[in-house]
Amino acid sequence: MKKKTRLILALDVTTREQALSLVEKLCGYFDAIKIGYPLILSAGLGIVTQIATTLPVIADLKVADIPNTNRLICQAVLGAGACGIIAQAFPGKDSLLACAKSAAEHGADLYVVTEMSHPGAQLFMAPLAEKMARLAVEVGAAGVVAPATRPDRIKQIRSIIGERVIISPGVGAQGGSAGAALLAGADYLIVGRSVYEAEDPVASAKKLLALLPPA
Ligand code: OMP
Repeated sequence: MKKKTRLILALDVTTREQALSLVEKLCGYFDAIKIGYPLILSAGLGIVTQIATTLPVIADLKVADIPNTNRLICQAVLGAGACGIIAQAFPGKDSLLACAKSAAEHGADLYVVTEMSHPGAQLFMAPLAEKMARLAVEVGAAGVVAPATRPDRIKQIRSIIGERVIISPGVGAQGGSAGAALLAGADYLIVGRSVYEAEDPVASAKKLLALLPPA
């Protein structure tokens, strides 16, 4: 994924038509499209292949299973054309290594979730986020997912992962500030509802871009 706008669209819509129409309108404002369960379960895996012809696709399947199942999940979605995959760290090193291996075989990037952006993540994830970030480094992940809703945590995670990429959700609908997340060390912002649910998604994307601090 080439860094141009520093924005990743979280395309959590549930019909193929809506998804393709948004990608057509918004492709100039985003560096990648993140597709997860809502769209893949509604439209089928073929939607990954279709959208990947326009922009890089990151598959947000938050892979979190035993190594063999992780491998099968990664192979399916990376084989369909995604160039990145998001996995959870908590199942452990062997599970994450299975994702890393699969990503390497496909020339794709693995992103590991550290601490999630919603309030509930404070219960179990926050106390372990630094360990998860270290595990991401150990398995050779391309990057991590860290919360735009808590820029101080992005800073902390950055100090652990060095030059690896931070993709950061939580801007807009979840209350996080785009500028604060980038200044704290995020490389890319993941943005969903505040753009695709806006009356004018293009205007909303343009407005967000205009607010970003210089790269
Ligand atoms: P909006 O809240 O609509 O901007 O969407 C955020 C997107 O990022 C959704 O697709 C979430 O599933 C995803 N996400 C989070 O919101 N928080 C996280 O901690 C991790 C993710 C993610 O892995 O992408």
